[in-house]
Amino acid sequence: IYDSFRGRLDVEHNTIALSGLDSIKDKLMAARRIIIVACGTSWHAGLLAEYIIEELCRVNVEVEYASEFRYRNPIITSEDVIIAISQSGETADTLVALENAKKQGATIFGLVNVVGSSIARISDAGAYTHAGPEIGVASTKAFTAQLAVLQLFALKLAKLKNTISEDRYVHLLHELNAVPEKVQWILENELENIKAIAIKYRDANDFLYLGRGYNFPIALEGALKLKEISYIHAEGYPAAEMKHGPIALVDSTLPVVFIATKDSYHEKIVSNMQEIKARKGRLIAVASAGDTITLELAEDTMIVPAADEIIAPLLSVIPMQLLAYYIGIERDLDVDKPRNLAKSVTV
Ligand code: F1P
Repeated sequence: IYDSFRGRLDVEHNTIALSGLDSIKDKLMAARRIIIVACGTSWHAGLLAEYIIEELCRVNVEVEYASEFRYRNPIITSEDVIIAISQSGETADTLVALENAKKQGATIFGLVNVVGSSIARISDAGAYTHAGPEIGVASTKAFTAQLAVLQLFALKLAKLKNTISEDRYVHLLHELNAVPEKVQWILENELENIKAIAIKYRDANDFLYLGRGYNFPIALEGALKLKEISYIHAEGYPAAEMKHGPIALVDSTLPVVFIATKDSYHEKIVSNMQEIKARKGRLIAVASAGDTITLELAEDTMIVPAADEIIAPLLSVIPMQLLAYYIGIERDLDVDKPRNLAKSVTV
């Protein structure tokens, strides 16, 4: 059963409609673990889903690159539920990984954009993201739609498993409901600023993207978008891993983008920013509105409205996508058709 919508949120009655989840409810409630299988940008959505589902639902989640999962010999049982994430619904690595998992009895929940695609057809249940056709090859609005559905999925499952308090559940539903107007705020207020930052750094040879917790997958996605659209080498890293190697890269020529929205990791991320500043790295930050500490520390800042830390990645990824977009434009590249990339990777 595929939900004919991407899932619906009713804040008046504090309910979430996600019929694909309902149809495999018993399997999910009994699942020993959830395995998330995806590639590229969709994998980053899956990594964030791992953090959120484990936090809210207290169930073991693993995230696998389909391109590895399909070739190795993973242990899969009929007690596993697989969430397959794919914009195109045709990615060969993901499809073959699912065929293998299905033979071993796993239940598959598909999250795809293209209605009737191969991954939708092989799934036992699922939801469509309905993000519309991507005009460009690089996945952007598909990513935010995937995150929104995965957040609904986690909240609904947490409610069913009784692993979330009523207050937190209601709070998160309202936070999710407020996302569209907060995205609108970014688009109305930050475009010129992000464009100016793009002009300033367009000639850099390398970028580093850092984040902790829920913002770590956004650091990975920020780096991937820059690579895909502007052909600048970029690496995404957990900010706390810096000291284990990458800090050797930092000098006065390296732009370092911190996803530093206010969350329970904020104090730690501030000290990571200070470490970069002490080594003369060019500090660029995505910060929550009103965060004067980050504003003072960073050389350049992109502001997003404040939000609960579980919901905030839906906002902090927007400046990352826009920064990559404007740098690509400034470098005179075709941002809709990056070289060497295909919309559907079917081999
Ligand atoms: C996965 C993906 C995209 C990326 C590029 C190549 O596709 O890696 O994330 O932007 O287009 O394919 P999908 O399985 O989400 O369709």
